[in-house]
Amino acid sequence: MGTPIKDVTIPDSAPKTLLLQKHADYIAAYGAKKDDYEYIMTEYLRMNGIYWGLTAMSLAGQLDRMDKAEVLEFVKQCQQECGGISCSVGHDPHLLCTLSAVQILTLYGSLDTVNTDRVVDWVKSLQQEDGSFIGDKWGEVDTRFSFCAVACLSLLGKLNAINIDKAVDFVLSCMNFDGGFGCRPGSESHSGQIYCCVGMLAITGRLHHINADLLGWWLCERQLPSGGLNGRPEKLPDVCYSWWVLASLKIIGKLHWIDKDKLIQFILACQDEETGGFADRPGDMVDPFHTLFGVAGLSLLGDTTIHPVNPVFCMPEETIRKVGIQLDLL
Ligand code: BD7
Ligand code: ZN
Repeated sequence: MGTPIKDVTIPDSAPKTLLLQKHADYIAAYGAKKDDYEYIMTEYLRMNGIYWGLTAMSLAGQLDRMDKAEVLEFVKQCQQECGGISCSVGHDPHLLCTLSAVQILTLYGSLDTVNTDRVVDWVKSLQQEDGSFIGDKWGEVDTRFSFCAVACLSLLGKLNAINIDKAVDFVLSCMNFDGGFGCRPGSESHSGQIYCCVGMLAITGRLHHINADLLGWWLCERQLPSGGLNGRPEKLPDVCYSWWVLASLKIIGKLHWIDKDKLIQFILACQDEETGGFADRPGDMVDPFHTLFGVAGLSLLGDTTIHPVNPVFCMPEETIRKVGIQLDLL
C-alpha cells in the first residue's frame, strides 16, 4: 500500500454557485474596519492586502467602491528615501511590497503618485552578479524576487534597466528534472515558485526554454479527487494553489489538462455564504488573499460574470492591455 492521499471531502451543504456580490461586499467592509484585531495583525502585509482587495474588486467590476484618494496617499507615504516601497508607513522597503504598490498604482492609472525613476533604480540595485535578485538590502536570493523585479519594471515600461539575459539564466538554473522550479538552484519544485519562474519567463519572452509537456504533467498531478489543487505532492488542496497552478498551466498552454468542472466545484465550495469571501478549504475562515485567488481562478476557468484576469500579473486583462504590455504565451 502507498501513502494515503491527503485530501478534503466537500460537504453536500457547500455553496455551488458564485456569490460575487457577497465577495465584493466582504472586501469593501474589510478595508473599513481598521480597528479589528485581524486588520491590525496583518500590518506587515498591508500593501499586499490592498492589492488583493483592489484586484478582487476590479475583477468584480466594482473598483469604484474603494477610496482611491486614501489608497494613493498611503502608497505615496510608503515610498522610502532609497526609492523602494514598504508594506506600511515607517517599515523597510521590500520587492514584494514594491510590486504590490506598482500593481495598485497601475490599477488606478496613477503611477505618478510615486517617483518611478527611483523605484527603477532601487529594483536595479537588487540584482546580483549571477543575475538573481534579493528582496531587500539584506535579504536572501529567491526566484520570487526575480518575478517581482521583472513584473515591476515591465509595468513601469523599464524592463531594460536590468540585465535581462543574466536574470533569465539565473531562473533557468533553478529548473529541475521534473520540469518545475524551486526558489534557488537545487531547491525542490513548488507551485508558487513555478508560477514566479514561468511568469518571469513570460514577461521576458523566454517561454521556449520550458518543457511544457513535462511541467504540465507535474502541474496537473496537483489535482486531487476533491477537485482541488495542492502546491506540492502530499499536501492538502488550497484555493490559492489553484491559482498558482492554474495560471502556470494557462501560460504554458495546458489549462485543458485538468478537470475544470471538478476544480470549479472545489473553489465554489470554499465560499462562505454568510460573510462572503473565500477560505483556503471548505469550512475554513475566509480572508482577502484567498478571496482574490478564488475569484481570479474562476475567471481563468471561464466564469463570464468575472472580468478576464491576466495569468502573469494577476490583474484585469483590460488593465494590462491599457499599459501596452504584450505577452506571448505558449
Ligand atoms: C510572492 C511573490 C510573488 O512574486 C508572487 C507571490 C508571492 C506570494 C505572496 C503573494 O501572493 N503576494 O501577492 N504570498 C503572500 O503574501 C502570502 C500571504 C499570506 C500569509 C498567511 C496566510 C495567507 C496568506 N504568504 C506570505 C504566504 O506565505 C502564503 C501563505 C499561505 C497561503 N495559503 C497557504 N499558506 N503562501 C503563499 O503565498 O504561497 C504561494 C507562493 C509561495 C512561494 C512563491 C510564490 C507563491
Ligand atoms: Zn492558501
